[in-house]
Amino acid sequence: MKKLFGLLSMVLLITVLAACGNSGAESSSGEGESASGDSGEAKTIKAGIGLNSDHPQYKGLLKFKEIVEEKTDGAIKVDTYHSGQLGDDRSMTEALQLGTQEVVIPSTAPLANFVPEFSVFDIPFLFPNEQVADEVLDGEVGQELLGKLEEQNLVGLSYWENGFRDLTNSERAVASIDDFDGLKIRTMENDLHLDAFKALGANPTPMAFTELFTAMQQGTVDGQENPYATIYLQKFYEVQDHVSNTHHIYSPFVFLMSKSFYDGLTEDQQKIVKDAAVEAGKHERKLNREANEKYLKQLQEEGMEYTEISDEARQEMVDAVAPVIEDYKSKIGEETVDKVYQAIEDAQK
Ligand code: TK8
Repeated sequence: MKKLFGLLSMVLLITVLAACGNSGAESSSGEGESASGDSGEAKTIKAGIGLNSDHPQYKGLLKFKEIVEEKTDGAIKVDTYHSGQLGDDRSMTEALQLGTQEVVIPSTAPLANFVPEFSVFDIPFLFPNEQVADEVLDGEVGQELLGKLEEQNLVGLSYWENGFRDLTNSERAVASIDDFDGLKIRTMENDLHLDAFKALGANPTPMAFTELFTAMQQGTVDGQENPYATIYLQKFYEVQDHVSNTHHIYSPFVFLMSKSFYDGLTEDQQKIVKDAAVEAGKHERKLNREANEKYLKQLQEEGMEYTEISDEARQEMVDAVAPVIEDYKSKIGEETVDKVYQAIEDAQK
């Protein structure tokens, strides 16, 4: 009896295993592949940003969600988190490396802690305008730099726009280099930014964006620098009195995906997320430029005092940071720096 039972259960087991084996074969062979291109289970992208839901960056992320969910018939779902709910640029980038999060869109400045060459985009007074920045970032040099992220278990899908950064503070109007003297300025976590502000005479301190508002509120820092859209939409006018158009750095965002997640996608899906990140990025840039134009006026309506920096005063600042830039060429990589300067020249021809 036992022998018979054993035999029967063996036959049963083999039948079950055969049934399971069959489904695996299906997906690996591609037969019966659904839009998801795998077991049909929906994949979820957890996408986080540091800025709030009013910011063009979040509008861009919603655009990415819309495109991906539509083009994959829901086989890929995108859950979006704003206002640093999942952490700051740096901690979220680490989460991508660990595979506990799928998407983040940090500024290039903190990203340079992972790939030092990205500091090239944080060289002060590098880009003359947004159009030249687009051409360089979307061009050969920018794309080549995205490729370097793979070594860090990250996939760079496209560049979005943070924008030209302008100084705010609660102490005094800043019209020239002398006015920086001793100002406690929060910078992003990037050594080039720190050394540039030291060269301007300020007293800079690196800090995650998620801590910035409280630090200004409590007077831990006197000021900070960000594009007008961020200054307005994050309500910095509630804790800052002065804004100057220093326009000292053009900050790109990089749309990052976790490499382990990306590698788990089918080729079709990889193309869909790549194209969506590019298309949503163009949408974000457009919204961001409209916002930056609009919000300087509203900052003044909210009571901030605006100071226009003269060309002479800006040239003084350019001269003051020049030795720092020279020093960073080797740290960033001469070849990368030369290529970017060449691309900027070519973009203006
Ligand atoms: C938001 C940051 C922010 C940046 C900064 O996560 O840290 O000041 O300009 O936009 O990326």
